[in-house]
Amino acid sequence: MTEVVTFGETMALIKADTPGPLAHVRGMSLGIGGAESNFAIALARLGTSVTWVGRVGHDSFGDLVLREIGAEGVRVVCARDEQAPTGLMIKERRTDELLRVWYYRAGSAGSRLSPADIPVDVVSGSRLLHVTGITPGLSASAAEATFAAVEIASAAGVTVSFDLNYRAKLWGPEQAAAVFRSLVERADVVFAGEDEAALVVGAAEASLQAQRLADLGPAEVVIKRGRDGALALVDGVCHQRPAVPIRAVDTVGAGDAFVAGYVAELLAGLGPAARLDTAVRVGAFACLVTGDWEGLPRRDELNLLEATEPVSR
Ligand code: KDG
Repeated sequence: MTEVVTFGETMALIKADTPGPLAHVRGMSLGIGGAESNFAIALARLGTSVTWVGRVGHDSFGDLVLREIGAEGVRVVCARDEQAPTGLMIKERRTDELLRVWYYRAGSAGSRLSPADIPVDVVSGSRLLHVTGITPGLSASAAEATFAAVEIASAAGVTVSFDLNYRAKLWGPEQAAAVFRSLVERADVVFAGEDEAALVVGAAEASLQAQRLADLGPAEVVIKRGRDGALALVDGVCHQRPAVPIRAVDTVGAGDAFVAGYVAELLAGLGPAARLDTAVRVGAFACLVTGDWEGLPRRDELNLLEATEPVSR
């Protein structure tokens, strides 16, 4: 039995080693990235048992994805697709301050996820299913898989967690908003950035957005506010937490890390203040390295952000 199940597309990730246009950057590093596997790895490092479900190509990038996720202690349930390649994501550090992400994922194996890929027993035997708004944006079959998984979880009394995670390169705001709204209605815990919440309930102060999202059904709504911290509305009570001050080098993946920190403490039975505290710490760690998940902390490292000595021996 695994406590948490999540599913989605994980891609090979190539990142430029130095700033500048990709056409002129020679050094690049190869790794992997995917919102749901970032989340799963973060949870595994915190000590929560987790399964990632996906679909990759029958290619070397697919081998890489499976090896990396499995090596992090995440249980992997993954189809190998003979008809489509593993998707690819490229991070261009255009300037010191600006990161551009390019996707090569149309028609990829991950975009061909379908309801048949969902392991019904694993989902119904878990405590929490986590889905993101990226997966339903990949294709019609991936959207069907998302709703099928949510239905299986709800029928089995499994908590459903949903992170809106809007990707403008996948679909337009109106199309995404309609799907997000119906997933919010079906979820128990909802995570959104302020811009993402605005797609569903309009622009407003974060606490009002949380209330409007909660009015659609979920008992718990968390608004991620980046360097302004986070806010959780739990059973009608609002809790806030400032961000941990850090010098961020790459914020991609921070939202997934934040959500994992929150979910780990939710499942451990801790209250909203402790959930937010771990969430902002895990999110901060993700910003300290250029990979999407490599810098994530183990539980005994959570206090390192407050270390006063530059060297520990
Ligand atoms: O949140 C980080 C993710 O965005 C990244 O790792 C890749 O899943 C990804 C996506 O679609 O952007």
